[in-house]
Amino acid sequence: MYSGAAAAAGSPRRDFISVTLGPEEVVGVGGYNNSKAWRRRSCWRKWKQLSRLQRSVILFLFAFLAVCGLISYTSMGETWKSITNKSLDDQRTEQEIPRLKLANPAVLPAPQKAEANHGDYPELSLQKPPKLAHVRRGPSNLQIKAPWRGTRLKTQHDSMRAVEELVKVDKVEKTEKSIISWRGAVIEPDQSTEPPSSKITEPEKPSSVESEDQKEPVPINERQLAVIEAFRHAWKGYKDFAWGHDELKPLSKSYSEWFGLGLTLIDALDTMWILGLKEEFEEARKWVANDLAFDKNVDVNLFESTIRILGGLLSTYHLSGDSLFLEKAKDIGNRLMPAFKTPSKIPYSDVNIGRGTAHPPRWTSDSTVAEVTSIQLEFRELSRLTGDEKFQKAVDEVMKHVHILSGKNDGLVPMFINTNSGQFTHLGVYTLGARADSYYEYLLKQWIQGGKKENELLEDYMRAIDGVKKHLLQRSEPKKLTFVGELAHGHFSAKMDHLVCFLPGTLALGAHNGLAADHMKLAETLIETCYQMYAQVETGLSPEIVHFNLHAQKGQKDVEIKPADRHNLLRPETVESLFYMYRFTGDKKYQEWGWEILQNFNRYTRVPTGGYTSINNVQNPSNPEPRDKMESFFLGETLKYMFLLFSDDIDLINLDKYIFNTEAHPLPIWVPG
Ligand code: DMJ
Repeated sequence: MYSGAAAAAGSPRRDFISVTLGPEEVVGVGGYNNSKAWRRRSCWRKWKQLSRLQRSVILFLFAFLAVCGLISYTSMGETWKSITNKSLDDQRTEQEIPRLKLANPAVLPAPQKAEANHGDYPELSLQKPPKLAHVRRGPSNLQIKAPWRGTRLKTQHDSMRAVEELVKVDKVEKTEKSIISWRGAVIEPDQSTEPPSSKITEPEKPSSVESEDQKEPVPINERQLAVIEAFRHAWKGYKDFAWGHDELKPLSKSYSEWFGLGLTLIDALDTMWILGLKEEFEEARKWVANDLAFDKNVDVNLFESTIRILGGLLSTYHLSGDSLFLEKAKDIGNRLMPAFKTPSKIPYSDVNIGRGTAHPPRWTSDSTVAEVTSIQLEFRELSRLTGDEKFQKAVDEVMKHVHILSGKNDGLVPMFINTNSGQFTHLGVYTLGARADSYYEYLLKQWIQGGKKENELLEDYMRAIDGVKKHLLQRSEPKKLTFVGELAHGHFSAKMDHLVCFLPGTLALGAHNGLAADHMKLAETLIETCYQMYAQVETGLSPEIVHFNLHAQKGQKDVEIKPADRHNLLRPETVESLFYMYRFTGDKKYQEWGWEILQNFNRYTRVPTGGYTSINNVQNPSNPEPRDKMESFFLGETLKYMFLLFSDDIDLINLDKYIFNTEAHPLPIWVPG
């Protein structure tokens, strides 16, 4: 026996090999010749001693083993190659994991396909979930950046935060390869707002993405700064005395509740964004995040909460891209749905958002026509964003129903509709003012929102404007101002609500969207009248209602005011129309008129300790009799339209991309241009 142990004896290595040899070899140990030659000879002898068969078998075995060896070598090579590749792949995957983890779940729920096209109404256009979600990412082709960079009132702190914000946004934007214009929309190669049937196309106006991107930011001018100052003053009052409540009572330094949902704060969110008031916006956002709860046993008016709360949340979501606002919008939207559970599908006026019950006002089962037909822009948009068609279905149903309803007079609608029978009630009275106004406004605006495809809406709108021309237009004396009166059972009344002053803006918007050119002419005439409703009054502020003189009498003005109608609630309609008129004509007189109005608001309605107040008597400059209430629409609408009116930047809420709801909350046009 040979043991390597011997060789290893003096070595530190302890491993060894043991080999067992056959008896013949044992014999050779010591006395036998152990040379290589001897061994070669002995092997050869043994081979020769084998029979031919044995030799062939052995040779065959050798050959067989050699072939097997060769085959297994090749397949081992393959296995090895794949193992090597796999481990390389594994390494790559591991490197990618952190990258993939960055892709948060989408801000928006995955889109569902809308089932069917409902009549002439467009299919729901669902929003694609963004590729890379971020708390500040939303339907990015419509997000606009707040003009923080251009604001002169900016503090250093503001600047730093704005820069941080820009860096943050920039990172995400780079990842998404979006093309950004400073003030205008963010435009992405793959659009995220897209109706299922037709992809959103870039509007022809304004100019191309490149030139928009290269455009210098338009600096904020003195008049816009005056609006910012007015807003801050109003906000100070709200913050000091009414924070989180519905409306400020600036004189008594307290507040009033309507729904108990922070109405002014929500209504003002997108105004702050547009005005570039970032600190105020952030503060308000915190309140929305931490304190706004819709789970409350409270009755809200369907129309008011839709246009102010749902509309305000949706537009703020679009402007900021912050999904918090969409979540809140979904919540309130769902809670308002019980209103549609009526025998006729014409919604009830009131909903208890905590209990999920709805009812008409206590004294009637009627709803107001304007109210049930001016919630569509918001509910349709909510469907598009969530992919849940129930919202759009409910409000489209109302429009389809009203479209075929009898009781109209050349397209003009009565003011009430019954929730049981679905019929108009109180027939024979036609107005463009309270209770009917925004029906007309929303016919046009829904048509534009949906990409100008819903012919029934356009038909109803065109017919109604013809009805206005035929039945409601008259000229006053002595100045021959064209105004929109009312018709009651065949009798014309020269009464015009300030609310009617939305009409010039709406007519101009229609003309801008390709409707009859004479609509623009009428708009120009009517806005002059609305301005005169301010200019002919002692305080330079319009009353709630005026009566026009139809017959010339010595020393008389065109406008007469009844004692009960002398109040001014800080309403927006005239300023709203001035904004549209200036955008579409560029005529500076509209800015001048708006500037006069702002100064008069400052003169007669500003409360030194913060806030603005509605007044009881626009005819008494020495005592306009403050009413001690600042309506939420003063911040939501009036000041926003003022700011936009004084701007020369058509991309600051581009009217080819956005449609304003009746509370001045801009919502995206689904198929712009
Ligand atoms: C706002 O709530 C809306 O503009 C509505 O359409 C009419 N009333 C006020 C403003 O006057």
